Amino acid sequence: MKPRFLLQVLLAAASLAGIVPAAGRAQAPPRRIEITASRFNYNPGTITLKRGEPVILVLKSADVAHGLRFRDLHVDLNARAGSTAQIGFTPDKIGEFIGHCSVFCGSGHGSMQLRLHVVN
Ligand SMILES: [Cu+2]
Repeated sequence: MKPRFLLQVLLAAASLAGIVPAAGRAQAPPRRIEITASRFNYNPGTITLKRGEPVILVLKSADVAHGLRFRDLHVDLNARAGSTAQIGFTPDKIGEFIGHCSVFCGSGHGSMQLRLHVVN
């Protein structure tokens, strides 16, 4: 066997074994999900994520301070008035979850909800 061929075989075997990452298989950065909060809703009002897919949830406040909390998923974000907050998050449960505003923002605060679907 020619040494060059042997090297190629070894590299291919290492790649298959996951020792050397195959070209083009570099991990993409997590998807950014931007959510704008304003009195008294979230836009979008519904988001769908895949279980096991890492994302970055970005919460933007268009007016006063708002929060976004999914108790079951241990997600809790707070954005100050006119600013942005973000959190890295990988959903690990399938289902429908309702996020609530966690910062009192006025008369409609209690009805601020974001619907999150986690699918396979
Ligand atoms: Cu609120």
